[in-house]
Amino acid sequence: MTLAGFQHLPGYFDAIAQNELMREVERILERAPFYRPTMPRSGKPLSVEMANAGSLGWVTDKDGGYRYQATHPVTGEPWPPIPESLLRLWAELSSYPLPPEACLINLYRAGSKLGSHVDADEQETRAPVISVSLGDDAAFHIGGLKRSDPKTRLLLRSGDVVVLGGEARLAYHGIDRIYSGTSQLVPGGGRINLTLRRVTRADF
Ligand code: MD3
Ligand code: FE
Repeated sequence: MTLAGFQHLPGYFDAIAQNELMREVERILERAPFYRPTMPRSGKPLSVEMANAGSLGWVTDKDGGYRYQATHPVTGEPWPPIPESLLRLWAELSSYPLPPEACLINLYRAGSKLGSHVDADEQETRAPVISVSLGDDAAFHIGGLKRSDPKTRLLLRSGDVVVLGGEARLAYHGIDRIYSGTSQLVPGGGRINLTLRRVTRADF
C-alpha cells in the first residue's frame, strides 16, 4: 500500500494484554456508558455506540452536530482519564511530543458499520490517530484524500494497532462489516475500537 503515514501493526497486543485493555475499557464504561450517537440535522442514529475517555470526547447528536466536548452528552459528567497503558502506546508510536486528549471508544455489535468519512474535527492534524482493535474481526477500508480515490481493504483483528499519520491522517476510511463470533473478548459480543487523538493545536 502506497499511502504515506499508514502503519498496520497486526497482533501488537497479545491475548493477555487484550484482556487487560478490555478490563480498562469496562472500568471507563462504568462511569461513561455507551450512548447512541445521531447524525447532525437528520438525527439518524449511527449503528455504532460510543463513549470516550480523556479531557475531550468526540460526540455527535441532532442538535449539536459533530464536536469535541469535556462532558458525556447524556450524564453531563466529565470523561474518565485515558488509561496509562494507552498513554504509553501513544508515547511509543505517535512521534508527537504531547499526550492524546481524546480516546474515542466505538462499539460494533453484529451488523454495525461505519461509512466512509474523514476525521476532520481535530485542529491538530500534525498528530496521528492511533487505533486499537478489540474483539471481532472487521473489514476496514482506507482510500485517499478524495472520496473517489482507490481503496485498500484489510482485516483488522483483536490486538491490532493502526497508526494514521502524515498523508493518511486525512484519508477517507471506514468499517464495512463485522465478522460476528470471531472473538469472545467483548462481553455480549462484537468489536470495540479505541482511537487516540490530539484535538487542540499545540504551540510549537
Ligand atoms: C484513517 N474508526 O473512529 S479505526 C473513527 O474501527 C474510525 O472504529 C474506525 O474511523 C473503527 O473515526 C477505524 C482506524 C482509523 C482511525 C482513524 C483514522 C483509520 C483512520 C483517521 C484517519 C485515517
Ligand atoms: Fe474515522
